[in-house]
Parts: sequence; structure tokens; C-alpha cells
Amino acid sequence: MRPAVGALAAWLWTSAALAQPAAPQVNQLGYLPAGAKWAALPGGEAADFSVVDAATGQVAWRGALTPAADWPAAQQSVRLADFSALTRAGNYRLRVPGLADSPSFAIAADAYAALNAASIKALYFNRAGIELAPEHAGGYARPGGHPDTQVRVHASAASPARPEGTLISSPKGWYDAGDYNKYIVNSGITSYTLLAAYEHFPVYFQRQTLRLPESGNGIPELLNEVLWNLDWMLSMQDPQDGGVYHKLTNKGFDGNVMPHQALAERYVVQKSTAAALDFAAVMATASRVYQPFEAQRPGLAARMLVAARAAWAWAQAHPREFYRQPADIHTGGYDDSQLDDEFAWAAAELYISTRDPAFYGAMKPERLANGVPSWSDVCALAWMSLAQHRSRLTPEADQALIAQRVNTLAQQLADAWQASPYRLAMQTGDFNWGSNAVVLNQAMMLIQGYRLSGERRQLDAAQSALDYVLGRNPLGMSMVTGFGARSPQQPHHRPSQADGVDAPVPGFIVGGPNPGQQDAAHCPLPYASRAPALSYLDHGCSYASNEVAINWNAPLAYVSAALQVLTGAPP
Ligand code: G3I
Ligand code: 9MR
Repeated sequence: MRPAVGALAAWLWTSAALAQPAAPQVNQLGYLPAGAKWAALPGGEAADFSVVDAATGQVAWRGALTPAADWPAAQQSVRLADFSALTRAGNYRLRVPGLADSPSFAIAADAYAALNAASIKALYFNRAGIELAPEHAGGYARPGGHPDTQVRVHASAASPARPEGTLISSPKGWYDAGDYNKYIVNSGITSYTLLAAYEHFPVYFQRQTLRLPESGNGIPELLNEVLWNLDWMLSMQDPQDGGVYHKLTNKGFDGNVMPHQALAERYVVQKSTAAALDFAAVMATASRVYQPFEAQRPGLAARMLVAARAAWAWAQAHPREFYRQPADIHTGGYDDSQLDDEFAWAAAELYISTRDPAFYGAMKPERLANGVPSWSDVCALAWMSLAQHRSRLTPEADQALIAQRVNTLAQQLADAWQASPYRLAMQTGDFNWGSNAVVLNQAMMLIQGYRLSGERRQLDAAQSALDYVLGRNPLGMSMVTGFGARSPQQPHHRPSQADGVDAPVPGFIVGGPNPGQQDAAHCPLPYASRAPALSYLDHGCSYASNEVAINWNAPLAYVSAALQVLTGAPP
């Protein structure tokens, strides 16, 4: 895509927009007829708002704005407009005297269906080791890159059967993000979140079509896409001992080139406890999800469970093999030295899939907290799976504890949402690297609460989170490439930057506002603001606020599908 001019224009636009916010902020894709509908705007004089038909200008709804209140995350005074009771399908704009009209948005029964499909298709666009053919990729077709059939065992990963320099084959998988490396820890939470989406909403995904190379093979599209990554993950296990390499990587990050032009030597690096446990959890989960597809992939489900047990056994024997980046490796770390949550998550998934109570005990459930998940904190994934499978657990499982952990977190998030001047559970300190995914993982946990309790407030708070990433934010932009009236144009994503196509690869959510600004020294333009919720730069340089990543797309896929399915028919 073309860099400088667009970026400068975007920066000027952002600066101007920050100086004088021009329009009410809405979910630029729109709202479900029966869903909550909130818009936001800066503090000011007007008392009322209207929702007008986008074509005719006819007023469809009038309401009162909430009083102005300070929202510390944006260091701004904000007001809200609630038009949840408007349920008639159509295309609308929000109008407030003294401001420009909002971008147009829909109220539609399928408001998030295309977004959901694109959020999964984005992972296809990030597949390693395969040509993207025009019939599947359209204008984003490209040659294959990184076959990874001849990968060297790095010194840190050497073992008697595989000494340093041994060549192994570890093809397929998704590129992690804007870079071209493949990391087990981040692949783990990503694959799991998508498998959970399928376990929770199977009918929705059985009906979805994505135009993948595998389409029509009898496996639902989402599961076809995830399988591309699971096949890679399986090849990252050392068959000799069950250990799992932490990552498959170059020594340093590639330049801004297309996959087939990136020819640096690839390595598998250090077996780690975190990789083994995340691998065990995902393979245990996958063994139950793919079990019905024995005809399509004979033996796969059983092989996955064997692989999960072997990785678990390795982790028991090597409980403190924390990842330590070797001196000659400079790519992403995903290093974590607090692994109680990883142990518990792997134990939970093995328990659910095997029904062996010993795994329930290994979870140490009474000591296991719950919290919004991230690549480094996976305790929530254990509770989420236990709640999903609660009616099929053995008597050892503490049903009250499972419900309590899920509900307590959802209530805390719903309380924070209700108390927030912006109606967002995010606290100022939650805005860090990948903040858009923090918002969406909060929503995923609110949805777990709603699925147990049916408490409407939790669903509404999750809706607010999706609204936020789709444009009801103080930047006034949708954070998903190709979706909404204003969306990221210059993501830190090597294919988007090197493919010669103006528009970025669609369906990716960018990391979002991050006051850490760790990339500032690499950027030719300054961020327009330091305020946590405004600290964002739509420029290819900005890997700390404008990169894409598979683990950020996964909760987007989960939440958009969940709201489609759960919000129901209009009252
Ligand atoms: O959680 C702490 C918080 O407690 C603290 O207050 C705050 C203050 O700095 O930091 C928070 O931690 C941040 C963490 O992200 C949150 O997840 C770290 O500062 C920040 O450095 C860390 O960034 C990670 C980044 O890699 C750099 O290591 C991101 O999580 C992670 O998503 C990102 O992942 C990269 C891969 O390494 C390489 N591929 C691209 C991918 C996406 O950018
Ligand atoms: O492209 C890299 C991105 O995927 C990572 O998230 C980020 C942080 O590890 O690093 C990026 O690479 C940058 C490197 O760290 C410093 N030199 C500039 C690179 C981006 O062009």
C-alpha cells in the first residue's frame, strides 16, 4: 500500500479531529434490532439528540443526552445517547445540534455476520506455507511463503535425538501478526478462543461459508481454518519426549516484504513449559471438537489427545522451563514466568476431555482465580470451558465454584461498565499494547456470565465493547480494516505494507490505543495524544498501536458471533 501521503493525511485528520471532535461516535457497522444502542459525544451545550433516516432525514427517534462527565481514559468530558428502544431496521445517522452528523450506521438483524466471517478469513490471509489463490483471496492473492519444511533446531532446543542444526519439518500455521514468525503461546489462546466459539455456537458456524481452499470437505469453515494452525502446532512437539518448541522463527524480524520474498533461515527455539501447557490445553480441546470429523481426518482426534497427554507429562517433569530469549534471537518473546494459570488451564481441558478426576485435582480449583484472559493469563479459559461443559463433568467438579468464578468476574465487569462515563468496562490502566483485544476479552467474559445468569446487563456491556472497537470510541474510527466509515489504513502488517494494493488486508483488528508508545523512536510522525484512549497512530511504523495479531482477531470472532446469536429477535 502507498505509505507517506496517506499517513500524513490521516495524521492531520486525527490531529484535527482531536482538536475539535466533529461528530457523535457510533458503532459504524450498526446495531442488532434487539441489542443495546449507545452513541457517545464530547461534552457541550446540547441536551437532546435525534436518530434520523440516513436517506430521507426523517426523524426516527428522539432522546435526551446524559449529563457530561469526565472520562479519565480519554481525558475528555463525554455524553452518551441511548436509543436502544429504536428497533426498526434501516440506515440511520445520529444528529446533535452543533455537531456534524454521525457516520451512517445500520440497524439490521445480521449486523455482524460479514464482520464475523472477515475476522476469521483474516487468519486465512495470514496463513504460512500456502499460495493464496485468486478464487479464495481475490485482490489479496499472493504466492506462498515460508514453507517451513526445512527448519533448523536452534542450540537452545537441541536434544540427543535432534542435535543443534538438525532439520525438521514444521509447515502451515498462521503468521502471528504483522511479522512472519509462529509462536506456540499466542497460537494457543487464539486457537482455543476460536474452538470455544465453535463449541458454544455450533449451529451458527455450521452455516457459515468463507470460501477457503478446504470448503465443502464436510468440516465447518471455522474448524477448517483452525486446523491449518493445529496441524502446525502438532509438528512443534518433539516426538521423542513430548516437549514443545516455544516458537518457529527467523533470528530477526523480516523487512517489509511479501512472504515469498522473506528467505531468512528459520529455527525452532527452546522447549518451554508455557508452550507445552498451552499446547496440551489446545490439543485436549481440539480432540473433542474434531471428534465428529473422524471420516474427514481419520485418527486426528485420538492423536491430539495423545499429544496433549505427552505435553502435559513433559511439563510435569519440566515445570520451570521458562522461555529465555537466546542472545542471537530477536523476535517476539511471549515469555511468562507465572505458569500456575497455564497448568490449571491444561489440567481443565484434559479433565473435560478425559473425565479423569485426577486432572480436576491438578487444577487446584480453589486456588485458581478468574480474570480477563490474555496470552499470558489463561486462567479464565479453564473456567470458561468448565462452565460450558458443566452438565457433563464428574461429581468431583465443584459446580458452585465454577458458577461463582464466572459470575463474579462478569459482575465486576458489568459494574465497571455501568459506572463508566463512557459505558466501557476498561479502566485507564487497561490501555496497553493490544488494548482493543482487552476490550474484546472483557466482552467474552461478560458473555460467559450472561450465558450462565441470563442477566441482560452483562450482554449490554459486551455490546458496548463491540461498539467501542467498531467506532464508538474517542478516535471515532472502526478499529477493523475494511469495516466502517473510517478504519485503519496503514496497519503494521507486512503483507498490507508490501502488496501494492492500496487498501489493507481486510478483517484485521489493530492493537489500538497504547500510551506506552514503545515504537515512537521508529515513527516519522508523533502520536497525536498521550491520553490512554487516544494514544494511537495509524501508520505502518506503529507496531505498538497499529499492528494486527491473531490473538486479537480471535475474541473479535468470538464476540461478534456471540452477540449475533445471543441478542435474539427484536422485542
Ligand atoms: O501488563 C502490564 C501492565 O501491568 C503494566 O502496567 C504495563 C505498563 O507498561 O505493561 C503491561 O504489559 C505490557 C504487555 O504487553 C501487556 O500485554 C508490556 O508493557 C508490553 O511490552 C507487552 O507487549 C507485548 C509485545 O509483544 C512486546 O513484547 C504484547 O503483549 C504482545 O501482544 C506483543 O506481541 C507481538 C509479538 O511479540 C511479535 N509478533 C507481534 C505481536 C503483536 O504486536
Ligand atoms: O515488526 C515487529 C513487530 O511484529 C513486533 O510486534 C515489534 C515488537 O517486538 O517489533 C517489530 O519490529 C520492529 C523491531 O522491534 C525494531 N525495529 C523496527 C521493527 C519494525 O519495523
